[in-house]
Amino acid sequence: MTIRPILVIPDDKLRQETEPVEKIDSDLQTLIDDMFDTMYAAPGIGLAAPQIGVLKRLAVVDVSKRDGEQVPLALINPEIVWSSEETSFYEEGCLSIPDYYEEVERPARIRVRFTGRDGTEQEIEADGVFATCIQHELDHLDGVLFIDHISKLKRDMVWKKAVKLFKREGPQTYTPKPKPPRAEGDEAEMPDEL
Ligand code: GNR
Ligand code: NI
Repeated sequence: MTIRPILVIPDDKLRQETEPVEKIDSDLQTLIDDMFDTMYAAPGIGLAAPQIGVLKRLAVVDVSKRDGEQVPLALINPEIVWSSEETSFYEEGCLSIPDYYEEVERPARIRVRFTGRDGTEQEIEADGVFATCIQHELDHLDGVLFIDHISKLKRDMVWKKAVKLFKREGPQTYTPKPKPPRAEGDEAEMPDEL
């Protein structure tokens, strides 16, 4: 159980390209497990490796409902192989852009090819919040943030505020605190929105 510090804008690492994962060994699986621990603690529905300062093509996702079973999905070297013409809007947030939420338009459905934590190649189709989340995470692997999909006016406002804070107080990394495991009767303490 290792929760890693999450980087916050304007950290340079959030704007860089990432390197493909070359081999799936126990070090990589430990990294993936740390990413799940960090994501669940935040709490978030996804986390990309650059958000903890690791410039690799790797992300984790879990969009399961708060009172359901966890459905952890590790995406190694993911690629979108198809996306729908149809788009949809979803209000997005990002653990690396604290306290800011905005509607983003993206393809409503996608097909994504990736290697799983066990090393097997997989292809899945996603829609709804699952499709949104995967696209948000894949963007991170190319240094792209959800604010790049909103108006320049709003983006500049968010970015400038973060730069001001950075100049005054330095890098704003934060380490989420562990959350109790989900059990019967815990539901009321979980937030409705992630
Ligand atoms: O926790 C998160 N919630 C979220 C909500 C709407 C669209 C995307 C996301 S991903 C985000 C976690 C995060 O920053 N992943 O990179
Ligand atoms: Ni994000």
